[in-house]
Order: sequence, then C-alpha cells, then structure tokens
Amino acid sequence: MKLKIEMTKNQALFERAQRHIPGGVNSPVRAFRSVGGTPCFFERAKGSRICDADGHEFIDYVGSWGPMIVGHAHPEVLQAVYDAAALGLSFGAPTAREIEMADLLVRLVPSMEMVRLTSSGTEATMSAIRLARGFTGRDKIIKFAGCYHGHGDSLLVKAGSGALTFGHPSSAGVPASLAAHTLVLDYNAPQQLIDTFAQWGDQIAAVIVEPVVGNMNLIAPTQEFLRTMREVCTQYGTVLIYDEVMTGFRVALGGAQALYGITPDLSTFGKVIGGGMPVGAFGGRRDIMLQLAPLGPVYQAGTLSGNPVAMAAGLATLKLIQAPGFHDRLGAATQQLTAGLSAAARKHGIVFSAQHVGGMFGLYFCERVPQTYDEVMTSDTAAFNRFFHAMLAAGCYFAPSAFEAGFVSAAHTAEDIAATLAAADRVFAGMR
Ligand code: HOZ
Repeated sequence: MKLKIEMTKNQALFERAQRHIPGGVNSPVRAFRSVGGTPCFFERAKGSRICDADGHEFIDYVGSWGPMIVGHAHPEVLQAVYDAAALGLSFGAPTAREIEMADLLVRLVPSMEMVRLTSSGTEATMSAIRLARGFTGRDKIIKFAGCYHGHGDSLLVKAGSGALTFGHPSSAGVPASLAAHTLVLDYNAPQQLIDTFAQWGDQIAAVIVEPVVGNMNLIAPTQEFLRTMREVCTQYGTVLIYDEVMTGFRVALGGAQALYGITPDLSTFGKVIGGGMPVGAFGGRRDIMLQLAPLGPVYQAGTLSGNPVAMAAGLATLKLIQAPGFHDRLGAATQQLTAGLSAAARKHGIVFSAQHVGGMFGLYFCERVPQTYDEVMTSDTAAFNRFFHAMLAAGCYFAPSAFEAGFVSAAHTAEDIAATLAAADRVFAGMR
C-alpha cells in the first residue's frame, strides 16, 4: 500500500512558488536555506503576532525586517493608508505629503538639511553613493566587510545579509572594474581607516557604514571607530554616509547619529519611514544635495518616489513613535528579551550571548558578544538553526539566519516577552 503524505499549506505554496520564482522567494533570506525546512508563507499579522498559511500564530521578532516598529496593522497607520488610497494610488507628480515627510525628516534627524525620497533603501544607498561621487569627482568608496547597503553594484562587495548567509558576499554580475573602486575594511578597526586614508585619501569619494550593523547579525560600533571615521572623512573631504535604513528612528528617534552624537554628511533611510510600505530616502548637507538633478548634474529619479500611500503610512508611523518615552519603552522591552534569553541560556549551559541597541537585537551562539566580522563568524550556526526551529515550533518567529538582527515593536507586551522566555527556557534545556 502506498503511503500518502499530506503536504502542509506552507509546503504546497513553497512548491508552487518555486515553479516561477527563483528559489520560491523574492528576497533570498526568506527561503530558509541556511536554517533548512520550509519557509512560512504569511497570511496576516496584527500587533506583535503573525500568522502563516497553516494557521500557526507566532510572536514576530522580524517585523518585516524593521519597518513594523508600532506593530502590524496599527489602526492609525491603516486608517492613513485607506484615506490616502481613496484619493489615488500614484500620481507621478509632487504631493503635499512629500513635503510633510521631508520637513519631518529634517526636523527629527540631526544631520538632515535636504531630503530626496525613493522607493527602497537600496535605491537610497545607490543614489547616495552616486551623489557622493558626483560631488567629490572621485570614484573610490570605502565600505566595511559584513555591512549590507542593499544590492547596488558598488555595494555588493563583501556584503552582509543574504549575501553573507549564502556565502556569496561578493555577487556575480558586478563588473570587476566597478568592484575595484570599492575598498573593503574591517568594522570597528579605526587604524585601518587611518592607514587607508593615508594612502588613498584624496581619491575616496565616500565612506558608507551601518552605524550599528544589522546585516551580519547585530554589531555595535565603538565610539572610537565612529569618531575616527568622522575625522578622516572631514580631513580628506570625503562624504561620510550613514546607512540608517535599519537604525533610523529605531535605535533612537534621531537614529544612530543622534544616539552616538556623530554628524554624517549624508544619511539613508527606509523601513520605519514607510511604516511597512516601500520607501527609502537619502539626504543631508545642503551643498551636497544641491548637486542632484534637476538642480545639479547628478541624475536620480523614480516613478513611485514619494508615493502618496507610502507617505501616509510613514507619516502615521512617525507620528506614533514621537510619543513621549516611546524609544525608552521599546529599548526596555528589547533589553528584557535579550537579558532573559542570556539568563535562560546560562542556566542550561548553552554557549550564547545577546545584546540590543534600542529596538534592535542580536543573538549569538558564541561566548561573548562579537564586535567584528571575524568574531561573529565564529558563531555556531548549527546551534542557531536548532534554536530557530525549536522556537518556531514553540510559536516565536526569529529571522531565519544567524546573520540577521532581530526587531521588537511597541506592540510586544510583557506577556509576549515572558512567553518567549518560557519557550526559550524549554528550547535551551533541549539543546544541552
Ligand atoms: N536585507 C534585508 C534583511 N537584512 C531584507 C531581507 C528580506 O526582506 O528578505
């Protein structure tokens, strides 16, 4: 007799997806390839909870990789989206909401004097690099190994996120002649910056950095690293770009630049400023931004840039996160999670560490919280994979890769965190 094995809905969807979508996903990390198993196909989410096609409900610590800072389907964000959508989905022409967004970004972020809106973080970083090159008349840029700045050609060199997860940190398809302009240094290694600038300083258009890295797991910067970077960029007339697509409005209202007290020349944003809709932005020094078309010679454009529905979602989200004490509460909840997970692991003798910066966190299956790419690469990925699947089975959805950061939202309650810690206690006990 032939045994008929029933597929779950997730499995059936994954099989169907793979027929016409490479790998069955539209962004590599989602495929679960590094952790194994079938990706969850999500159907709906509300607050801190997200539900898949098989009817499983999870406490969500991915939050669409950062944007859902006020929780999923927040009624005020939804209402703003409904209202905007009813007036038209896209005009390909200026709207008042874009001005409102630009004014708000300039008011909230210390370094911003002018802003240009895009449809994604990738577009924002790509455009910021072009602008820095156009402004300085130089070609070389510096990035740091394991930092990910979207998938623009110049930036897919020793990149983090999916590129790192799947072992292709430097993508095929990027012309060697272009990649040659990207110098890759180690994160948190200030002396390398000093030495590199001593050799190439007058040829370097930009340094681009995630001020807190969220794409090789979470790596926090040392103050000396950030300070040295600012100093050499100022000394050599190089444009310092903070990629705050992840950290913006999340680690503090004014982003990492407010938290660490360093003023970059340009910054890039995405995620939170779209409240879950596709958005990006880049901006900063007025003299640099004035080089953009139609005023200057650096071209940059986008049919859906400043899309009215996306602006509405972003503005509603930014309004909510300006509530007094919002970031203190978010940071405290995240701290409760990371401290609780560390304690549970310690209790069961699991090699584990964790940290958070505001509402983003890192979990590491290694002895100490890593500060560098090399240190994070010593993480026990097999242990992470066991943890990931056991937590998933227990109703907690973490990023399906040992090299991604996690995110907490304002909708995560004390009960959510307590339930997660109780699940982790059981999971760590089973991992001994
Ligand atoms: N690169 C983002 C994570 N660091 C996005 C991943 C995704 O959307 O799948």
